Amino acid sequence: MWSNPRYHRMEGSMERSKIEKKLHKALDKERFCHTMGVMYTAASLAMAHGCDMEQALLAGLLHDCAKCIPNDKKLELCKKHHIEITRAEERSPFLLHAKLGAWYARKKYHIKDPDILHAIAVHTTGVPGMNLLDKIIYIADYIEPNRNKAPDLEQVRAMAFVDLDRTMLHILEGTLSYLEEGRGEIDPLTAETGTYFRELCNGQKARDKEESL
Ligand code: DGI
Ligand code: FE
Ligand code: FE
Repeated sequence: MWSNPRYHRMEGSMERSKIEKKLHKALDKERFCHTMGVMYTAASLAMAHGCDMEQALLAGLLHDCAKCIPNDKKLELCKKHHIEITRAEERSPFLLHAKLGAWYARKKYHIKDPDILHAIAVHTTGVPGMNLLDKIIYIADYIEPNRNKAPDLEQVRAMAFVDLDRTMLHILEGTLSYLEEGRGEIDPLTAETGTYFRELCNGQKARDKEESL
């Protein structure tokens, strides 16, 4: 068991139960319930898609750890800790909870695993070239059992256990059209991630078609 590199990578990080207790204080009740939902949904997706379950649990648990910090404080903390603030983040500071969350996970929750920190940092906008863990956290955030607002949840929940890339595209297209209706300014990173998955899925569709000929 000790030869598993994951155990070495997790050395020095806080135990999950200790992190849970700390988050219970840092988050409001609703956010804490959402967090637990994301953690277990991410674990289930990890089982279905062959991702490391411990990484999925920890990334899910910590993904919104900076969510309950007021927006002006988010900006202030990012400046103080030299975390880059893009134009889009300056205009919609709530977006910063992802990057600031990765910083908190490292500094306050002693997470060293760069994959976990990356999944937290990109969980709101996504990023072109997202890896397996990134996609699992992004999708778990959308489908966890406490979510109930999106009209397509039943379909997305089923799709998530079959095809992560198509699920990413489906969620991103929904998010982009929601934002295009004037409900928020589109971060260029969200738009680029949408284009990335559109091209990826279209390429896959063309390859499938070629194979069937
Ligand atoms: O923190 P959560 O609410 O659990 O979930 P999240 O971090 O994925 O944030 C979800 C919100 O982020 C959702 O309302 C859509 C919004 N969002 C995603 N990309 C963008 C965005 N909002 C703006 N303004 N611009 C974006 O590019
Ligand atoms: Fe979030
Ligand atoms: Fe979330």
